[in-house]
Amino acid sequence: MKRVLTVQDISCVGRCSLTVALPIISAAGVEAGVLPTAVLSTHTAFPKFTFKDLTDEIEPISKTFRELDIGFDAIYTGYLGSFKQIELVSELFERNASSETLLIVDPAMADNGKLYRGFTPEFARAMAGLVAKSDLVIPNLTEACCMLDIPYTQDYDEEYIKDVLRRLTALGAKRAAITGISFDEGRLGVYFYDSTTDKFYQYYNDRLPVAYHGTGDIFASATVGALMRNHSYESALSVAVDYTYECIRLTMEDENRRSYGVNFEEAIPYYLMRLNYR
Ligand code: PXL
Repeated sequence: MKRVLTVQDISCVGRCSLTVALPIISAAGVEAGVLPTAVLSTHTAFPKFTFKDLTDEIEPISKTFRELDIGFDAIYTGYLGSFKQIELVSELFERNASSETLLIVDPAMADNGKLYRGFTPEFARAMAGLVAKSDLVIPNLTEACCMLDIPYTQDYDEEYIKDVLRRLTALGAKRAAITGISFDEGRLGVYFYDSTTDKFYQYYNDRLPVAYHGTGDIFASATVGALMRNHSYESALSVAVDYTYECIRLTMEDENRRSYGVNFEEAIPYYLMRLNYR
């Protein structure tokens, strides 16, 4: 069985970061090791939340894994809370990854043209340093623009997205996938570029007329699970688009829904069907 290490916060309620990465990766039939970087009562979009920083734990945990010879098939990072955490995770990449380990960075820090609470443009540029070491970076367009220090626009065409993807790989990432891309009002999906083959790929599903928090984390986790189940990048990203769509569809259908993330749980059978593993 493959083993992933995912490095991000645990928000106790709100269905994001570790509370979605852990179940989705486990459901894929992949061992999910976690390195929690902070404990929050909820994610930071709630009007009030607690935040216990665990930065001091990153290096000792990472070093202990190394000493015990605990290796990982992938290291997947999500929301990181500070410059220091980016630096420590960058060191963790050096210490805990072998040449076979896939490094996947979801620079979870912004959406809809705005940085999440607590982040600055300098932080986004520091995240670009971590992205430089990755095999795959999975930002939305806001995060991509923040890291590249270019203005965010919703008025884009295909050439623009291709240029942003090329620039993300010019930072050093081998591959980049931008989520939430739409060229046609009714469709939403992902645009991917693999600099090792110089090939682009795009994949869409229907756009649902809603927006929920946490879908980026679900998308990235589902991609990691599928990659670990030997899907190609293109296939893993397509499964993630369709699974995320299914999560949103189920959430919309639920008349008693509370706006704490999406119903990724009841969509897990769909995800497993698409992973097609025996
Ligand atoms: O979904 C990304 C995310 C993860 N972790 C925390 C967050 C957010 C988004 O706001 O606040 C703590």
